[in-house]
Amino acid sequence: MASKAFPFFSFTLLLLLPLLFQAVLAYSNEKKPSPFEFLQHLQGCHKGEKVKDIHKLKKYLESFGYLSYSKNETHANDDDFDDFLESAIKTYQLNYNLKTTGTLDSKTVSKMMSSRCAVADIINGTTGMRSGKKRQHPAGSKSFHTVAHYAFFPGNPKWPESKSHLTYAFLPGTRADAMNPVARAFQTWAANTHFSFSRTEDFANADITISFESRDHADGNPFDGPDGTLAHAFAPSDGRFHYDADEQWSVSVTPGAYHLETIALHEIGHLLGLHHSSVEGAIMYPTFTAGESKGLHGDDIQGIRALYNK
Ligand code: TQI
Ligand code: CA
Ligand code: ZN
Ligand code: ZN
Repeated sequence: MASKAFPFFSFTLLLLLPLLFQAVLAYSNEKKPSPFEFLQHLQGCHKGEKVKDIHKLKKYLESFGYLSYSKNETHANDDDFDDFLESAIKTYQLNYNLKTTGTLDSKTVSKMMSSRCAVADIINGTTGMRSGKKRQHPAGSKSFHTVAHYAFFPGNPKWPESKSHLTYAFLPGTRADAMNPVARAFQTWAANTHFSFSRTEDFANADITISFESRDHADGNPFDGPDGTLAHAFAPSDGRFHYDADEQWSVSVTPGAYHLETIALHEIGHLLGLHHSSVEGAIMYPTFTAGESKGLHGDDIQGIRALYNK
């Protein structure tokens, strides 16, 4: 009986062996740890929910510059899907040309799980500029397949759909030599986006106003005298654009002076809704050297296209 059964068992075993082998292989592949595996379990999550490991998602988005709970440690570490998280996910989705659902849908999860460049998408503020040094990507980061690029303000503020033509005005007292450089910067943005611009004298009703301000000028963002901050502009649809009056400004590229037109290109980017980019050639890259000029980059134009779905 046993001798009769043996060939049968050994035969089936032989047949099953490759299958067994495959199963083991599949199992070992599955075990390959992905640091972002928690994302899979979070798929489908949306605002108002409280789900285990949401805090890991917050950490993930914080590490890439989409989220900052710096003032609120409690919410940084809890599992609440709050307004900030929803806004951060929307920004992420806009940056990667995904539908801006604000929920952790399957497409967003797979994008997040795919390995990526270790450089933050959103580089904060002007630190790179104050130090006068250029920010370096980590060695070898070029070999990652995902490229970090343009970014938006938290909540993706933008000009309404109906407002593709914007008017701008210089506030009384603006130095006359700044007007042409600013006009050229607007033309450059107009030539490369769906926006058009025209100058108006009616500064009280203009969409955008430009002025030179010094030190404390009552907008909550005092300038700092020579060097440091050069200019600033508010996110849509505020429209204020201030140059620091205490800087050396120049119409043409001049050693030791800041190029009015280049700085205007950057600040108009902010006015239209762009935050800083991690692409070095982009006008929205947060480093700029005195005595140089710079133009728009594909990344800047893509950023506006993505924000306005154009
Ligand atoms: N002014 C900062 C800027 O426009 C102010 C700022 C910091 C800011 N963080 C912001 C404005 C976030 C909007 C949103 O970036 S700056 C550059 C740089 C400055 C810097 O004076 O430091 C340029 C002005 F860094 F890109 F070169 C213009 Cl081009
Ligand atoms: Ca300054
Ligand atoms: Zn100001
Ligand atoms: Zn900036």
